[in-house]
Amino acid sequence: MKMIIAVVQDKDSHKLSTALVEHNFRVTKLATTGGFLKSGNTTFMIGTEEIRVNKCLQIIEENCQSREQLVAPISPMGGNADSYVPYPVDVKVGGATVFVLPVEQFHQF
Ligand code: 2BA
Repeated sequence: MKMIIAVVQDKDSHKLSTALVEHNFRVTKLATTGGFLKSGNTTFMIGTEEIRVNKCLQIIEENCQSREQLVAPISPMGGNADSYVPYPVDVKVGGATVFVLPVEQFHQF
């Protein structure tokens, strides 16, 4: 068994969970926050048989799109003023960041 952990943008979360459930994947969604942008994203935990991992990755890829996000300048207060960027910059946020982990044991009580 494998555990697929996928960090996706909130905008794609509903579409992705619908598609996964339609294909009989068991899904848990967590409301998470990206460390860099400090804005909300969604983390999916999907436990599945090894043979279905590629199908799951395909569904994630088909339902998540990357987008440009404008990041407001960060105050130099308390930081290094030399690296301060006084204008907003575009950051490309990926469609999905995915980890595939082995599962040692799986129990449902
Ligand atoms: P955030 O940490 O909010 O990052 C959003 C986007 O900002 C990233 O998109 C990347 O384009 C940029 N970014 C992140 N850290 C950066 C840095 N130190 N310098 C410059 N740019 C940086 P993605 O790479 O597509 O990541 C989207 C979200 O996926 C991340 O949101 C984070 O929540 C998660 N993530 C990405 N890589 C991860 C990892 N190795 N471990 C855990 N979570 C990860």
